[in-house]
Amino acid sequence: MSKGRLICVSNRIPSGPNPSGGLVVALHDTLLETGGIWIGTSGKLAETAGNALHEVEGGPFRRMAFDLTEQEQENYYFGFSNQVLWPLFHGRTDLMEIHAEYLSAYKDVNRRLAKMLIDVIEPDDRIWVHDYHLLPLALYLRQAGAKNRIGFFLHTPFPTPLALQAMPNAPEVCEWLSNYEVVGMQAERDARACIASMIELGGGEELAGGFVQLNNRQCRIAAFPVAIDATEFRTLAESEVDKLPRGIVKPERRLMIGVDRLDYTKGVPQRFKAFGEFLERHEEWHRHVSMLQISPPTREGVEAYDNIREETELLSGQINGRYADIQWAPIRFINRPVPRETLAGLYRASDVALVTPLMDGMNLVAKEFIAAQDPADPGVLILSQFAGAAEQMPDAVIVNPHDTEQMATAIMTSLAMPLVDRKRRHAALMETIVKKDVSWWSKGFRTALG
Ligand code: GDG
Repeated sequence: MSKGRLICVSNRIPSGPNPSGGLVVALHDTLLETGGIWIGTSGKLAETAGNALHEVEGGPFRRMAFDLTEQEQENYYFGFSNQVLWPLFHGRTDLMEIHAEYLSAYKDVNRRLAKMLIDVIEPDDRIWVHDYHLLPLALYLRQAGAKNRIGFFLHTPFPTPLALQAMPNAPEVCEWLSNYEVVGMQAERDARACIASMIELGGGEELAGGFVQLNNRQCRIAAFPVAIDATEFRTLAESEVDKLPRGIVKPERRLMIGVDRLDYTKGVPQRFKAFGEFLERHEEWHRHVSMLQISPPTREGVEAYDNIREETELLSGQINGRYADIQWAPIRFINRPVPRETLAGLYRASDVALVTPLMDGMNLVAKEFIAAQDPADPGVLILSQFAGAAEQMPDAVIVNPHDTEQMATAIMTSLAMPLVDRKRRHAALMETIVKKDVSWWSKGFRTALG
């Protein structure tokens, strides 16, 4: 591996005590291990677009940041990144908002960042760019003269060539990607979709070993499933479970948990409907099971996110209205972040986790839940077939989140699962997530980058 520094670049550098996003969690663990610099936007807005990165003090590793202007935040971040790329990459082309000023702001911010990075990077540094906000960064770095090895990791799924054509500039996306030495995807399905797009839409040629040749460059596209520090998380859960506030866990009542940023990709309304269907079918479970759904808000102000909050609140209200009594409310819907330690304790105290996104790059909650369990009496993971994690975790109870009846049955099966089955499934899942942990993920990518 090269001797240079590892420069990680993502839309946002982390701040605050309770980061609730998968990218932040994964990269934080990597940089703690390897050192290096994390570069991204500061989260503050500036009057005018600056032309230099500034150091951000504090924190366990070096961080550098730049501020977006209000217009850039509107058009680059909320606009192109979160109202074009995010819905498209999650199969929600119906939610795309295509506007020329979104795309041009997206390119401008990436170009500006490339120029600022050029002043910071040294020839031996390896640059690891993260996520859909920064797809063209390598192209602009190359145009500014960077000869470094540059890798890209996409935290979301990648669309099929047919779906990608819903973008105004699909061939250009393939050109952007061809400027990286390595393009990492979460799952095999995404790597296949990306290679197919590079060939069908970008005019590239497929070579052996996952390489694609495009515009005289060779780029390797492969799956590197993102992961967690499972051992550390297990220790955290072990120590936190006894610190949970009293009354959360009741001996006579089973606990089911869901933890998702409140995003329309996460399938929370579908999950609530399935739980409603389960309660309809199984009166004997009334008062003996409750669902705790923790959903911190994100991307507030974007219409689709306001809508999903309203829909979720309405559904949980309807189900509680129908079934609750003075001693029991079937659903507790928490629309704010909770501390990471508390989450770990809650996972361990839960009997079932519902991780049922409609589409997800990986889903770290699935892995955190498994890591947190007591191996002698583990809970059951219900996992969507559309989470990238399903490729690695076939011993979960796999469901189709669109199929309410099947999910209601899966809830029943999971609540009633005999200990011997729970232990077998948990042991198999735990083995994978301990072996393929965050350091395996990051080492795998960095080795591929060279
Ligand atoms: C993207 C991709 C991919 C959630 N609520 C709270 C909280 N969280 C933490 C969880 C977990 C993380 O946030 C969420 O990670 P996910 O992977 O589930 O989902 P995304 O945020 O959508 O992440 C995803 C990931 O990137 C990594 O590549 O897996 O597919 O969409 O760690 O525990 N943390 C705290 N309070 C909360 O209320 N402290």
